[in-house]
Order: sequence, then structure tokens, then C-alpha cells
Amino acid sequence: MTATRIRRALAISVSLTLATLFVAPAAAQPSINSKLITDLNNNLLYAAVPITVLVEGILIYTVYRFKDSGEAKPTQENRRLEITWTVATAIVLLFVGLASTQVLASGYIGGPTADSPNAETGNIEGLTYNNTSGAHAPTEDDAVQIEVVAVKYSWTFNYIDAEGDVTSSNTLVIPEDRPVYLHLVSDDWLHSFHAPDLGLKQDAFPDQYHTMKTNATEPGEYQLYCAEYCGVGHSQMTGTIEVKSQSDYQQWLDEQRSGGSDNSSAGNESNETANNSSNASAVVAPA
Ligand SMILES: [Cu+2]
Repeated sequence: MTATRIRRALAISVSLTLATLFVAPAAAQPSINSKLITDLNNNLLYAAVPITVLVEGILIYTVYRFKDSGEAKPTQENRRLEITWTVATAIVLLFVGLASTQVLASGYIGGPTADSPNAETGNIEGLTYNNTSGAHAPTEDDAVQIEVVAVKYSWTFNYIDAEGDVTSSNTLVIPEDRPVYLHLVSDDWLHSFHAPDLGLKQDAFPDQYHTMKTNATEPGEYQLYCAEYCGVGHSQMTGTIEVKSQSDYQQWLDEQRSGGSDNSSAGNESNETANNSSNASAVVAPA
């Protein structure tokens, strides 16, 4: 196979990639997090498919072309060919590196890192435990802050910046199109907050906060799981995330302050942990 043919095959692969980029369907994602993850997956796929086609093509061609050759001949030195594949590899690696770094630096994946004040400088009032590490204050004025306390086998959500304390058990209500900061902590041992549809996953540690940032774009109900095996009630440690419009969200908050509903409570209970309000612990044996 000559260098010209390899270059021609390379050119065809690149053209195929560009063609795929333009015809790819853009599926709606319910949050910025899931959009970032899906887009990165797609971009990496666009890079991987033509490379796979090229390599497999060369392999099949070589097997067919030289099937009757009795003796292998060494390849002639070809500087242009060597430079071509070195540069092509570098471009692919740069693309993968830049695309991933962009997603990681967005603040939505792997915790809000960019410009977030840390625990020492960003004092967040209303946290149940000492904010010795991990809880990042929002950089946006319109952000919603919620403390998420995981405990065997339920979730408690403390709306720490709401006027008047609002606490909800196993149902997390958030507004659409607003930055939401979830300060995650555990009251006993390891749990993990996992909402696959919204692209959220973070382990919960005792006495140590980890802040997740999200921005939900589609109103609806999403499933919340505990994704870290935590005991006999682990499989029942689920919850619901309700994404509401701004006005519905405000209405819900007002309702919670003025009485509450079955799975939520308002008032003095916000400083308690979920030990007493756990739905799941009542139906499983104590661990
Ligand atoms: Cu758990």
C-alpha cells in the first residue's frame, strides 16, 4: 500500500467524520450536565468511528492484497508517511484532551471548580455540619442552594437559602433554568447520589461536603438512587427529583412554609437529620 493510498484513505475518513457531524441528531437533554456528557460521548464517537474504519480497512486490504506473497518484504523508509501518522495521532489526542478538559472545567462535572470560593472563604450558613471542606458557595446570584443529607436509608433536602426553613424528605424539588448547588453529605457512612437522567453522580461522605452543580432544562420527574451499597435497605434508598417551572417552584416553597405535605415538612425540623423522618428505615430491619 503506497503512502498516497493511505493519505487518500485518511482523507476519506476525515470527510466521513465531518459528514457525520452535520447529520447527527441533537437529542434534547434534561440538564446541562447530561448534555455535556452526551455531547462529549458523541464527539469522541465521531473521532473513533473513522479511525476504526481506516484501521480495519487497511487490515482487510493488506490481508487480501498480500495473501499470495510467499515472503514478507520490509517496508521502505518513508518520512512523509511517518510524519503523517505522527501528526494525525497528535491531532486525535489533542482533540480528546481538549474536549474532555472543556467538560471537566465547566463546573457541572466533577464539582464546581472554576472560581468557586472554597470552604475557608465561602461561608455557607445553614449547613448542618461543619463546612471543613468541600461545600462551594455559588458564583451566581440567582442560584438555589440545597443541603443533601444521606442517611440509612433516605435523603433529606434542606433548602438553606430559602426565606423560612424548608426541608423535604426523599423528594427534591428544583426550578428549571436556574443554577442549583447541591451540598452533599452523609450522616453515617458512604452513600452515593445518582440521578442518571440528569447526569448527576457524587459519593456522600460523613462530615465532608461535596458540591454538585446542575441546571435542569426540562420540567418533569426524575429518579434518584443511592449508588453505593450501604446496607440492607440500600435498594430502597431511592427518591424523586421534581423539576418545576419557576412559578411552580415558588408556589411549592410557599406551601412548604405554610404547612407542608405528606413527604415534606416545614419549620423547626430543618436542623434535624433524616433519622426520624426516614420512610425506608421503618420497613427494613435495622443494620
Ligand atoms: Cu445509601
